Amino acid sequence: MIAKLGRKVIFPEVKLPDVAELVALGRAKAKEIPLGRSPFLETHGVACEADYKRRRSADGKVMIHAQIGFREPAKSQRAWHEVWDAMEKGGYRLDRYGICLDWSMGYPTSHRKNMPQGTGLVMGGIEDWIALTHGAPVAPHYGDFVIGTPAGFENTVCAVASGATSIGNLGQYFTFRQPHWDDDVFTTAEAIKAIAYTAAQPAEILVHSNLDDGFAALFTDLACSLGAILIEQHIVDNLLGGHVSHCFGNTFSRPYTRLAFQRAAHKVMTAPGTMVYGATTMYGPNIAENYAALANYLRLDAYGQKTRPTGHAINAVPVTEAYRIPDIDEVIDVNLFAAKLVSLEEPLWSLYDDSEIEPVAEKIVEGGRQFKANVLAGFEEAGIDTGNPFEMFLAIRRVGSKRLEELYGPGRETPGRLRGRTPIVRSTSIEQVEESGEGFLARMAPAARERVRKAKLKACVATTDVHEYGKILVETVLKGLDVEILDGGTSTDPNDLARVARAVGADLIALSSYNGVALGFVTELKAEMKKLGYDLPVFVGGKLNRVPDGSNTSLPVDVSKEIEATGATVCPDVSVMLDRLAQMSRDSAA
Ligand code: B12
Repeated sequence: MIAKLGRKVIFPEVKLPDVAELVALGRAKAKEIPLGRSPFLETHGVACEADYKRRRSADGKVMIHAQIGFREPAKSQRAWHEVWDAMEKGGYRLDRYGICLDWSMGYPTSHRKNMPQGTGLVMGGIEDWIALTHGAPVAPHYGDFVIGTPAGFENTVCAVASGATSIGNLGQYFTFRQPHWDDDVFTTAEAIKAIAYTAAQPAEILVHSNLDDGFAALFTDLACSLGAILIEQHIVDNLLGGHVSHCFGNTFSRPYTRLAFQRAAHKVMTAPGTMVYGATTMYGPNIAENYAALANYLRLDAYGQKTRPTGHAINAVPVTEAYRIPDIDEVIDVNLFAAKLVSLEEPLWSLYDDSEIEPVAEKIVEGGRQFKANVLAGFEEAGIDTGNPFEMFLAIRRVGSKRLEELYGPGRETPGRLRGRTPIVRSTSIEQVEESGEGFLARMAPAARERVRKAKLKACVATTDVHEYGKILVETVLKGLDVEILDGGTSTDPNDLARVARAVGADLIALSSYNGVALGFVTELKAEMKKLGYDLPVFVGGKLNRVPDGSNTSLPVDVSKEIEATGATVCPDVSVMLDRLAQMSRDSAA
């Protein structure tokens, strides 16, 4: 039986900020700094992108979203013009740009200077925001590291002042943690002010939420992901008067459920959707194979928009996704590919038939409504005010995806299953990771497997950022070897990890890192361990790269060798760690 929630556990604070005051601050700012004009708004004669989206959908057009965000503002400005220009020359329209700010942009300006940087765009003052959106008549979508971070309010003001009418990412609010930043009350207050600021603008500003950046990547049931749309509509639209708009796609790697989810979203969405993100988890190291994945999801997404438009633009992710952020020419290629594919596919759409998908979409919606009702009833019972947006946001963030699904998922209770429930419609991402872990175990030599089992090791497993699949994979494999798992946390800090690993008596640290911060993190971790007077084997895997200081390409380079030089073991693959564990177990038995 899962323990119920209680207010005191979720909110140990004596007092939370007054939400009415926060809303008033947001509204006052809207009077002071209104929505700016951009070439996009001028060229198309619209007040906001939501109006443009409705018009394009009514005209039967499939819209296209390209994603950019290079470390240097100047390179991002160049990309803004060049990708649009290449599409124009090909006779196609590029509708919107998603801007990938760096995660260091999530800190308030006063804290930004010495914080760890990832691989994205680092802006200077407001003039950088304006210069970017003025590079071509393409709708600016500030999708990441704006709303939902400690810098949420100030970044939203810059984005809106530069003429952007689509700002995110509420999904990140629920799951992302900025390194060295623990004040989630502050982050929540900034999100409320930012949303109130958008709601008070004379034009409709979309509050973008990427479900995959939020909980969808970790829910095992698509009904819960749909329920997340309904719950966020309750908070943003009903309680704060804003306009939430959802995106999904990264982890929707099966065509059947991808289309079913689009159909389900069509039934419940109120504002136009931002974009259907490319299915990035379909991509692997082979570029030719990635083109097949690209064509597969684009065809489906374009068909979805043509036949039941939700206003989402389709998004072609460069096929080099698995290696690093893409360069400008790769963004151009993949968008020309997308536009051409749409023009070739169009005559075929009338031949397709949805009759098998429709009942699945219905089930997702019904389960989603049940999930929302369960969450609201459970929160009420716990003493959380479901009419207070501050309490709703913070409670959801603190409870987290796993417990929300365990407690309130609409699927039948099934002990022994992941999250203790049988999903209404299975989301396959986590199960795929677990299957891959079981494969590693099966391929291990039986004698080595037995040796590790007998050694009864303890592993502290952690991530440096939000990417959690590597951690789940490693945990699956280690559990299969009877290694005790000690949770070192997700998006953790090196000093905390060093402390936790020692406190729990770990024999090794297994670390997964994807955001271009691995070298700095491991270096600090090693130094912290030294300070505390101990040392442990550290295994590290994921995306081990970094944008070099002063780089003129803004592209990350591999830093595996530098990480090895700190004494950590770099694991391009889990089997590297397994070989070492077998070795360690032999040494300890000798
Ligand atoms: C899934 C995914 C996401 C999901 C994560 C869901 C979740 N909760 O886990 C979501 C959508 C949330 C996401 C968000 C972001 N992502 Co992302 N994401 C990916 C993606 C597609 C897959 C990564 C993954 O989980 N793979 C599954 C694992 C199990 O497989 P694997 O990586 O092959 O792992 C092997 C080894 O590395 C090893 N391994 C991994 N870890 C460990 C640990 C140990 C101890 C050992 C032994 C082995 C090991 O084991 C595996 C097999 O042997 C990659 C691109 C790609 N195709 O790799 C981008 C990618 C990692 N993301 C990227 C970025 C930029 C982001 C964002 C910053 C984007 C944004 N602007 O919001 C945010 C992160 C924000 C933050 N605060 O951290 C970049 C990183 C850029 C870089 N370093 O060059 C990538 C490479 C995409 C790209 N090309 O731009 N992402």
